[in-house]
Amino acid sequence: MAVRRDALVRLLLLTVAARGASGAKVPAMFVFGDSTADVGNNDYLPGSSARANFPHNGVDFPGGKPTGRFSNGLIGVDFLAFSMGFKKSPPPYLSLVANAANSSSIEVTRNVTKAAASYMTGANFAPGGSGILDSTGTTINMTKQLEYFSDLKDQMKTRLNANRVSALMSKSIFLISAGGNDAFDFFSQNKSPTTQEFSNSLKP
Ligand SMILES: *[C@@H]1O[C@H](CO)[C@@H](O)[C@H](O)[C@H]1NC(C)=O
Ligand SMILES: *[C@@H]1O[C@H](CO)[C@@H](O)[C@H](O)[C@H]1NC(C)=O
Ligand SMILES: CC(=O)N[C@H]1CO[C@H](CO)[C@@H](O)[C@@H]1O
Repeated sequence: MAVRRDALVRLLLLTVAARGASGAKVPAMFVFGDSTADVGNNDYLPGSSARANFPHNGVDFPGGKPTGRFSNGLIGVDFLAFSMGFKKSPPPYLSLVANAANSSSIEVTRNVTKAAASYMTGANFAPGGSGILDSTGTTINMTKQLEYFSDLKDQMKTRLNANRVSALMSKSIFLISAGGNDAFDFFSQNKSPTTQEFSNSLKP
């Protein structure tokens, strides 16, 4: 009897887990950008001035601890993830790398094999201080964020085949939240800038 009940409980848990996994409206969510979208990548950039690991960031989280968000609580990408049916916001990419290699170095980016399979439902590449232009900020520029994404995709292909990864990507959400730091830089470095000049500066 005890055995049967145990099996039932496990079946129930499996069902709940499966529902949770398939509850999302899209298979995965990938986030790029700056502090408006960063959920903790900056925690892994110790030399940077764009950090959020101090009070009063996080005061409205359980325990009131900073989470790496430039915010008292959740940020827009979290709410979007929840409304898409995900139980968690996509994790900071650099936390996946750190867990995989368990190294304090962030230059182990090709080493995400051992990371929790959580990255199959997406990751967040946004660090505070970044911009649309690669020359904006000194953290992780947009080109590098895309390189990280490419590394992650390669890792996913080692778990699923390339066709399945392509299918997953084609149905996933890609969110970019950037531009504020480009504007700060441009308008503080130019004497009498116009918005037209600013938008021209963003053209390739
Ligand atoms: C990946 O991490 C392991 C330790 O977990 C280490 O032995 C290995 O050299 C790393 N590989 C690369 C390419 O950094
Ligand atoms: C973008 O980041 C990469 C990697 O850190 C760096 O090599 C490159 O010089 C950066 N580009 C610019 C324009 O700063
Ligand atoms: C995820 C993990 O295993 N983290 C460990 C990495 O190594 C340090 C010590 O170097 C531990 O404190 C962490 O728990």
